[in-house]
Amino acid sequence: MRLPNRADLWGGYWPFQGINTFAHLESHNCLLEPEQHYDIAVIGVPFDTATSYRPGARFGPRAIRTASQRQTSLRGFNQRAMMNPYQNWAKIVDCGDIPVTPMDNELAFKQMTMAFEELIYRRDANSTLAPPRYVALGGDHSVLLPHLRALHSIYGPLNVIHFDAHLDTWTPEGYPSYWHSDQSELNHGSMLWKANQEGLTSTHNIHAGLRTKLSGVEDYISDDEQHFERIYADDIWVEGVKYVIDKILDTVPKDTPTYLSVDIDVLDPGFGSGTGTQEPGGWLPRELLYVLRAIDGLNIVGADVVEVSPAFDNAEITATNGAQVAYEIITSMVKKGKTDDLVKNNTPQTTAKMTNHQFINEEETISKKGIKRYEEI
Ligand SMILES: [Mn+2]
Repeated sequence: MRLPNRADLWGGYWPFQGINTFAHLESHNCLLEPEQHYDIAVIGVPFDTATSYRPGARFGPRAIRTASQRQTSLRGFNQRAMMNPYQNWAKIVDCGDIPVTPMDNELAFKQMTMAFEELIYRRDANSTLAPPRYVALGGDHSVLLPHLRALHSIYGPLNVIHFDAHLDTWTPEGYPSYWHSDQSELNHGSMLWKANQEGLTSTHNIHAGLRTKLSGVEDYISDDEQHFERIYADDIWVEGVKYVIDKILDTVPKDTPTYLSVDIDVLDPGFGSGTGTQEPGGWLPRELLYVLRAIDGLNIVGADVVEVSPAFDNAEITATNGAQVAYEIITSMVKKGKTDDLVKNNTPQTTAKMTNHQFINEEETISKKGIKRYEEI
């Protein structure tokens, strides 16, 4: 019998031990390590200064990582999908967080857009064409916008499947203030409107779980103009879960680039109090998880789980649901396989775009203020 080595003795953590990376995945600061290759990654976006009500989602990535600790590759078999996403073809890592400023939203959006471009212009470990896919952990919901901008430059317009109590297609004028600036248009209830304005979204988008109070029916008219179908929170028990699934699958064309966004406030406050703008009468976690599994044939090229705000959470319930949603989305991405056939813009084009971002003095990028200096040409 051989003697035990160090790994035998000290390499095995119980789920509640070790540093909290998502699901105990291998972790890298991917923005600092361009040589890292992977197929799917979790990336934290700790930003919440576009929040219109209760702030605090900047702590969402930490809370979701902590709540994900019972996920391990050893016992990661997803019984709903009959596969273990962590022991399959895809290399999955935790990319850490995007360091976003909480002081200046204009700068924050520049940072997030650059970071997502930097991450998405890479090629995944199993492809020379397709970029890695990211499940972004918010952060407030506005972090969707930089993610969509970067994905759009690779895939063209994306279908958006939007699980949320709220529309998030509101025009910035709908907010109760006389005051306006370009920056005030970027809030966590207008980012889908902004995405539509920028041509990032396709004509095949859908909300699910809606029950927000409205300015009036004009909100739906505007939503229609932005090419969104709507599934209301009550539909899942009045019409049934099959109606919900069929409506999503009838709206979103299979095998086209699709973005999946889960605002945790789609859940009832009983299961998701840890969020900024809770709305009574929401979905059960089992309903959301069932619907997510039922649409896993769609081609999800990017996703987020946003608006987890742990200061309002009880007993990690919201964060645990957020971690489970991320696990289900990762499972769907692995199950669907590679996305090479969806890449519209070829590699030279995206490489050309990358060269627009020139770091000054590659070896000496740290300025006196301790930030990376950056120049757009
Ligand atoms: Mn939202």
